[in-house]
Amino acid sequence: MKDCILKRLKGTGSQYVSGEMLSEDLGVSRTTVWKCIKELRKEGYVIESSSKKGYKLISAHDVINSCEISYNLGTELLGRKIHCFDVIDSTNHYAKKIAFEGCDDGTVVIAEQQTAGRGRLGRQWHSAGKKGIWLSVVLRPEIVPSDVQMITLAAAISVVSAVKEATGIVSAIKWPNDIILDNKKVCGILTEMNSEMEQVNFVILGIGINTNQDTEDFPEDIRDIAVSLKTFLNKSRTEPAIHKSIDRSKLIRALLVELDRVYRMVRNGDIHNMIDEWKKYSVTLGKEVSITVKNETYRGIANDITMDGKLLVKCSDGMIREVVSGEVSVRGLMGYV
Ligand code: BT5
Repeated sequence: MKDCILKRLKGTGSQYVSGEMLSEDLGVSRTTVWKCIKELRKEGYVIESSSKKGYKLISAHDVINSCEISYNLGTELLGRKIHCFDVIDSTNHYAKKIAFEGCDDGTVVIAEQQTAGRGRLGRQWHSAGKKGIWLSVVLRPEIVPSDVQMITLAAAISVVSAVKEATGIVSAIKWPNDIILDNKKVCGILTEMNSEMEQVNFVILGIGINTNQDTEDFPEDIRDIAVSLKTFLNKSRTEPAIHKSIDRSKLIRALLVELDRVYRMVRNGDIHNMIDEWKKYSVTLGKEVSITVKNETYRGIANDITMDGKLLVKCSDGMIREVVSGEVSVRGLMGYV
C-alpha cells in the first residue's frame, strides 16, 4: 500500500493529491493512507500535507527502496524485480540463493549494510551502513564459462559511466575489477558464477561503491587505499558543514540503466564496441604492471585486452602473456611505485 501511495505522489509531481482520492482509488481508509504517509516520512520522504488540498511529495532524503529505484527506470531487463534490505550478510549470498530458486534474469538485491560483505578469494569488503551502494544482480547470459570475465568488464564500464552521469565525477577502470578515483579504490566488483562445463547457469554480479563515507569511516587498514565519491567531491571544501553528499538512489538508477545497456551489448555479441568502451576508461593499458598469479610475480607492459577480457602483458623477455585473473598492480597507482 505504501508503495502505491508513493507512486501516486510521484506521479502527480508538484500537485497535491487529496487523502479522499487516495483512499477511494486504493480502496483503503483515510486512516490507512495517513499511516502510510507517516511511514514514508519516517523513511526520509518529505511530504507536505494540507487539510484542504491533501498531500504533496516535496523530496526524498537518501531513501533506497524498490519503488524509489524502479519508478520510471526505463530498463529493458535490469531491475524488474528489486529486493531491498536494511541489513544482510552479503547481497551476493542472497542473490545466489534466489538464483538457485529460479529468479529472473536482471533481478537486483540491494542492502543498506552488509555484515559479511565479500571481495574476491574470500577477502572482506567493508560495507558501512547507509554510506555506500552494496548491490548484486542475478544475470543469466548465454555464454560459456570462459567468457564470464566479460560480465566484470561490462560492470566496470557501467559503474564509470553511471558515476559520471549521476555525479559528474570521472573515475577509471583498473583491470580486472577495481574502479579508481584519485589513485584509490572507490568501487570493487565481485563476479561469481554457477555453470556446467559448456554453459553458464547464472552469474552473480556484486558491485560495491563507496559513496558517502568520510575517511574515518573506513577501517584503518584500508584508509590509504579506499576513497568515497563524497570525499573526492569535497576534497577542496574545508568546512564539513558544506560537504555535499552523493544521492545514492540517483546513482543506483543510473547504474542499472547503464548495466542494462552494456549487458545488452554482451547478449547481442557486440563485444568489439564494448571492449572499445572499456579501453576508453582503462588506467591499466599502456602502463607497467606487476602481476601475481598464485605464487609467481612478473612484470611487463599491459598491452591490450582480448575479446574475452584477458589482459595481454608484454614481459621484459619479449613474450606476451595472457592474464586471466590474479592481482595486478599498476605502476603509479595505489601505492605501487
Ligand atoms: C573486490 O574484491 O573488490 C570486490 C568487492 C565486491 C563488493 C560487493 S558489495 C555487494 C556484493 N556483496 C558482496 O558481499 N560483495 C559484493 P577484491 O578485489 O578482492 O578487493 C578486496 C580488498 O579491497 C580488501 O582486501 C581490502 O583491501 C579492500 N577493501 C575492502 N573494503 C573496501 C572498501 N569499502 N573500499 C575500498 N577497498 C576496500
